Amino acid sequence: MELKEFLKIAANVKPDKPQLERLRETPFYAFVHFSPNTYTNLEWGDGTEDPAIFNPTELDCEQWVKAIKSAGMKGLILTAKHHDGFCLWQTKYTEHSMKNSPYKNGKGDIVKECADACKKHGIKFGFYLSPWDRNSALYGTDEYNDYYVNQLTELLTNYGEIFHVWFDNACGEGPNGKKQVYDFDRYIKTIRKYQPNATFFNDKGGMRWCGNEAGAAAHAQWCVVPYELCSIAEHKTEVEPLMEGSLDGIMNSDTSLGSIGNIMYSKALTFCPAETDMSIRPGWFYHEDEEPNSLDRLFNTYLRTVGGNTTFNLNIPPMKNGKFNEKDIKRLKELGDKINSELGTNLAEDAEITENKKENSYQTEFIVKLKEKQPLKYIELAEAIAEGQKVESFKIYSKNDDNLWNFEEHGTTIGSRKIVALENVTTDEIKVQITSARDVVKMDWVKVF
Ligand code: FUL
Repeated sequence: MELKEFLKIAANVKPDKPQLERLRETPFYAFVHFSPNTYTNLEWGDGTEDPAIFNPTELDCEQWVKAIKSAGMKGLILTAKHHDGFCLWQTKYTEHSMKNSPYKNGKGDIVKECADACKKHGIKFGFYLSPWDRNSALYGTDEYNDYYVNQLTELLTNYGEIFHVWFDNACGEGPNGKKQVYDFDRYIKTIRKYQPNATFFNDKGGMRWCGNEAGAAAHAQWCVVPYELCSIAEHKTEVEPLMEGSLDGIMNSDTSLGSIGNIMYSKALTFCPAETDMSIRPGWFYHEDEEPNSLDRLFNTYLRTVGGNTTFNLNIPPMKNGKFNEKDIKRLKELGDKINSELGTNLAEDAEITENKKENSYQTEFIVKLKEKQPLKYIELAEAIAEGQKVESFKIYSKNDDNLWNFEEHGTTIGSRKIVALENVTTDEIKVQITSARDVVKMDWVKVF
């Protein structure tokens, strides 16, 4: 197969409906890590913790939801079960759960309280159900997969609409020293059966890990990646590898994933966007001696993630009493205010946008003529991602007072959303030049802030 044909196929691999919804409508959501670790000051419990220590006497899920809403987030994912195996809901399948917590005399259901608070405030709800379970005696046996699916089913069927299910790929030893072979195919089928609109996070399909927990962006962020590295994803094309060789040594969390340099070894391609996960504080769980990250760090991460063709899953850990810390609440509000003030008003709303296509080429350019000359801080570009991802590289220019184009910035991929920060630009005309692409480029929008 010719490179041109191969790239055209890659450029037309499309998202499924939940992936498209996630990228476009819910790219920014919250993680909430809450478990016995909150009380033992650990990051990973070993499953021997006494459920009696888990007692959030002032639990206030509405406080969480209002806080994340003030940051502009649209969804919340609660750790229904972390690696310690303790369940935050009234599960039928283990005693290592709220049943043995003093909270509400063993009748508490934090998954329900959280799902209800989300519903009340128009926030989507999802959960993290750790496959690695350091408490379950079944872990390491076939029965454990039944146990896991039973718990998954409880969470998928009793708490209303679920937008995102977070699988952790961590696979350590259980209480009997054995490791588990996770039956992800079965887990995914269970999600599809009960919540067909949900996305799921897993290195091997759905939404994949960006490769770090520091909010660092990839050089080029592709949604179309080798199927062989995402074995539980939907197999979307069959292509002949362009090159002899193998994908050995290429990881699904590599920052070059999806580049021509690695898809050319692939026999099939799939659509699997990256999710960036990071915590507002150094730990995933609450530790008294830690402080929230600076507003600058969080805002810049937002620009690089939501504005870098990934989703952004930002964790906020509740304290022992079951509330968010006031410092985190303040930081979330500052973040929401900053996002609104910097990216809230599209200055190109009434602008004239024209496209000049080059003949016999995928190169093209978009000219944005603003009503008046003004200072500009950002450009937001969005490909018609429902139809696939095409742009390999672009450049941005501004018109200067001598009617000449000043080069401002260059970039690689665009995808669902690319936010480019500009420095000292005052102009009434911007040019976005697509310098290379895999197929004919179609943009959903060009916005200017
Ligand atoms: C990791 C886990 O081991 C951490 O504890 C945390 O939950 C993070 C989001 O994922 O794999």
